[in-house]
Amino acid sequence: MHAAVIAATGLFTPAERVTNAELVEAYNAFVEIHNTRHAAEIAAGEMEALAPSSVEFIEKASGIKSRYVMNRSGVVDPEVMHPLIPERSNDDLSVMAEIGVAAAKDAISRWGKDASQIDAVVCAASNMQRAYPAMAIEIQQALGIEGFGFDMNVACSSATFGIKTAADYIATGSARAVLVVNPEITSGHLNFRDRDSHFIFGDVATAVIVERADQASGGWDILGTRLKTVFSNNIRNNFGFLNRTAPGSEGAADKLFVQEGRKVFREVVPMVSEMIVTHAADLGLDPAALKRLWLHQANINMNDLIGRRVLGRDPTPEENVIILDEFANTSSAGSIIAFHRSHEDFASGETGLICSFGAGYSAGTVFVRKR
Ligand code: CO8
Repeated sequence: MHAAVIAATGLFTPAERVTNAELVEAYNAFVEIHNTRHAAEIAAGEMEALAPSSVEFIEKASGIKSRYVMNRSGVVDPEVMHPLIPERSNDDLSVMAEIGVAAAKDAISRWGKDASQIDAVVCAASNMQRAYPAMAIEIQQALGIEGFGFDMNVACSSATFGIKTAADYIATGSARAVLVVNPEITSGHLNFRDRDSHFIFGDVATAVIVERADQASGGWDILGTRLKTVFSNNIRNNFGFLNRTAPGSEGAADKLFVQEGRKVFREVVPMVSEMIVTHAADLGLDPAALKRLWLHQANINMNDLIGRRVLGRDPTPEENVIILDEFANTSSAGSIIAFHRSHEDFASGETGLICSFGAGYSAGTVFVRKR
């Protein structure tokens, strides 16, 4: 069995950005149009008038202030309310592969080795652009990597599930190094007409290179990885290839992201806190001694609570890194952005935790130690 390290990470950030104020302005313009168009039905009590969104609510309920998006003009146009991303020819790199490749190139350049030393590519994300061929194989081809690649989807936990998969391949000798890529175009499956969730997500791509410890210089020892899933209907997206076989279901709200946010909050916080504390104990680690938590970035209040339960005190902003204010929830990429952005001050031997949680429910813990 071979030990594995996180050798490098990479980040791609879209060029376009939408602030809460811009998003709310677009949403409220859509509400005006909708309520005017349906004034007769609303007056007759056949339809409820839509209520406006507010910047204050979004910041207080979630901590999100802005998000990056692949296309801004469609998202902020009240007559469109979704990103506009033209279809590409099969001979061109698809847009998801493109952002995955950009993040991967960033990781590979920080790694300082050649892509030829990577033996496998895992594309781990919430939604794939298409059913097949796998995004991972397209990314593999674009980077000139030999070996194999495949896609996996464990929603917001995809990155930690991908890291564990990679570490297991390293352990068994299936690969010398594995590239895990997390391209998230969440704006494509977010319902910007839904007041409860229109502000939640943002687009980004991250990449992680997991390598055999005895071949790596520097990086982070992976001390332990653990995964957990418990079925829940509280976060769903029913978009799928069988939709067309159920006439009348086209365009229904559940074919985009839907959730019971309060229930998710209440159920996931204890599940994840307990998982972290138990996994730390099993590894002989004192959770209170962790230098940093790089948690999934869905909601600032959730992260505050998990941080408090894990550390046994109020974590400082340095201990519990928050990037969701700038990026919003980027699904699988959130904890990796936090790690990527905030690790330079670690001394050799110091420990931290990468942890994700989300739909499924699913959760993953990856304890790391600076080499
Ligand atoms: N503006 C103003 N008021 C609003 C708005 C709004 N936009 N939205 C709701 N309100 C009102 C409600 O109507 C309600 O009013 P009232 O009290 O009069 O009924 C009040 O505000 C409170 O509403 P909520 O109870 O819904 O608000 P919360 O305080 O619970 O906050 C959150 C809502 C922010 C959604 C919060 O519950 C949350 O973040 N929960 C955790 C969610 C989470 O972590 N989800 C994980 C999802 S990620 C995942 O795994 C899926 C991956 C797939 C990616 C998909 C990409 C698209």
